[in-house]
Amino acid sequence: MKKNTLTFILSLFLLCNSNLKAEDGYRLWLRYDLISNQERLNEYKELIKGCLIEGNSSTINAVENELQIGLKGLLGSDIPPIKSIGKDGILIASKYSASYLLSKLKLETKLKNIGSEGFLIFNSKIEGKKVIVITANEDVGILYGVFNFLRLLQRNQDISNLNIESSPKIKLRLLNHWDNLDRTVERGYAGFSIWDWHRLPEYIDPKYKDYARANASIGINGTVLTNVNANALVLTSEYLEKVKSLADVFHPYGIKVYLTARFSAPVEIGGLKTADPFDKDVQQWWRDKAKEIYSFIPDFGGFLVKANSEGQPGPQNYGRSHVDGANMLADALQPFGGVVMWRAFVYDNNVPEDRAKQAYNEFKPFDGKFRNNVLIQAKNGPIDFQPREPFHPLFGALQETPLMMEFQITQEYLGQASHLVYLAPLYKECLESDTYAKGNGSTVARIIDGSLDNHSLTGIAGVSNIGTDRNWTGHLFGQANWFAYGRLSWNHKLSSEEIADEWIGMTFSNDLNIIKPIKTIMMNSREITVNYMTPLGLHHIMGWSHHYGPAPWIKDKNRADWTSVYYHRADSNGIGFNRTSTGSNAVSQYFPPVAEKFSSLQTCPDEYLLWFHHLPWDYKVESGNTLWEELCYHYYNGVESVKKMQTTWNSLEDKIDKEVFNHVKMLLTRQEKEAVWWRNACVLYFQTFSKQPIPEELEMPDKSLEYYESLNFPYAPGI
Ligand code: BDP
Repeated sequence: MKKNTLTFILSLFLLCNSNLKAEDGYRLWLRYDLISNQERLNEYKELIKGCLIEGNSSTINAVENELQIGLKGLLGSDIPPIKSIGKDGILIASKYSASYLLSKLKLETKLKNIGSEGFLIFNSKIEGKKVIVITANEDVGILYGVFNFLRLLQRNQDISNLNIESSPKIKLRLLNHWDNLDRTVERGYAGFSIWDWHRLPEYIDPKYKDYARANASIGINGTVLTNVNANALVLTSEYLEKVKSLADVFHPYGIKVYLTARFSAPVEIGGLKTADPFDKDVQQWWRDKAKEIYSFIPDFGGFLVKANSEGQPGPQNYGRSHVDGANMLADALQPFGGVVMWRAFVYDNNVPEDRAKQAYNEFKPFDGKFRNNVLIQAKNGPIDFQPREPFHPLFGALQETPLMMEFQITQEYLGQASHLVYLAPLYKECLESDTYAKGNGSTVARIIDGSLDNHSLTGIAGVSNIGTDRNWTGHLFGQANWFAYGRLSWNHKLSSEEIADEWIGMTFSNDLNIIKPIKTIMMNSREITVNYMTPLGLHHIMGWSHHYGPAPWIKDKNRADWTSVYYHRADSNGIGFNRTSTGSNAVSQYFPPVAEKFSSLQTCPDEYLLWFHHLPWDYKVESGNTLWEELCYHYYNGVESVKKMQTTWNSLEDKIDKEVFNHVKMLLTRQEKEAVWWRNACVLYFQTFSKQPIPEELEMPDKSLEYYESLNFPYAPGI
């Protein structure tokens, strides 16, 4: 056979088999594979013989597109669009679609309850036909409803008796990309930034639409495209044109675009001599800039600002306050309906205060002084996205100004893209914490959803873990964290287990023999990571600058609060940061019942012991062990549990896709190796203070402390 003919046959073969390609994770949780449960499939086919979509907008086009791929994939056949209810099927129409059929259903009261983004899904009978109605006040509600409906099918749920009423509890549900204009991603571990700035606005990567679909499917309605350590260039008209082209892709999916605003932009790109918020020219510059932005992007969301933090410029450079800076930007955006998300992640090396106290101290006095289009965005804990932190004391302390939550999805301090750590339990732990700001039940969730203090402007942000890797998040299980963040931002009442069920069902299979083991791995993973990294309230003992791996020995750097010794305070007497009244008194920033609980050794949970207390090595913890022994047991336990995760994962070998299986298996091997590294490095280091032996039944570290201290990673990612 001639070489050409052979190549031709080979290409034909590859083409025909392209559907058999192994799973590479690109489709995320929107896989829409043919439903394998035959009974369910038949039921669905009976109920869905056609689909009538009323309305006309880019969002309705997106709905049609999604239904087409979704139904075709799941049911294995084309579902014909129909013009009237001629057969059993789905009716999709918003209040504004002037649908004659919908008007017969008398839904006014129900629709009033669900706001602009909510939706209803229910079974009904119209003109003698069985109909599944998906309706909403606005088209974007329809979009969310359709994604919810497709999820029911993906999860093989009964759809013969639906009565769903759903609306988001939080208004702004954002991803924060820490993406730079050169496509590097600060704390990004999944390749480069997906924003191809150089080739925008002409080249629209198909990925942008898939990104929008994925986000809309979990209710995310905004994206901050750029790093909080901002580059003013993105505010120039050249870049705004590029931003507009992305906004155009996202608009049909209900996703607004936001940008980080560098406070010194009037100087850097505006040619002004100052960025002082009291300067008239500076104010005018921002007003003009806002006007220009809205001329490109009429539904632009607003600015996210990191000011006077870690060297970023801000109003304090001019002797002004956070209020002065935030309000100036808020005034510029106000005529167009934009918001300012002003970050509370501030701490100053020149302030001789416990870093955990600084944000509260700086912002508490300003409560109620911000314009009503300003939100203060605080991280979940007072330090920095550690494996475990108590909730940030600002939650509950600001009552007149809406406080927005910032969670981290990218695993900067949680094994980056190598470790399997399901973050829903971390998010939930914070959301369910009771601040006691207004008595029992004043949870963090009720503060950020506005119900406790009666705020209608509410928000939540998740620092993205998305990059150019084919599977978007580096580690396949990173997808679960993106998914969980979105689902919780829509409904923080969902449990971590429910979300895990959904994600596993959509990503792997609805077979309980697959769901159960994967869920066990996921549900335990966060606590396991805390155990081998920072048990008993330890924090901030990771590698210098890149934050990769253990390094409790870090000291003598230009900033004390960037070292590890600042936080663990280990010495020959004991270990831990005394934040009670005899120490930094950070506990006093919490409301009395919480402050008392954390202050007293009788009531402080073991999880936060060394966060709030400096304790002697032979202090007896609840289990009866000494503190030193307990610390060792936690570290060793962490490693043993990773081994169990591996065993559980290995049991899935013949049940799931090979490529996915191997991907996770290799990463779990790495996770185990790194857990041992964390354990050995930390135990050996702390032993130099405790001067006590590692309990003899435990395996001794096979390398020396000097060895661990000598490791160095000049090319660790994410910086
Ligand atoms: C820290 C990161 C740093 C961010 C900073 C922030 O290490 O890269 O710029 O937070 O949130 O976690 O501003």
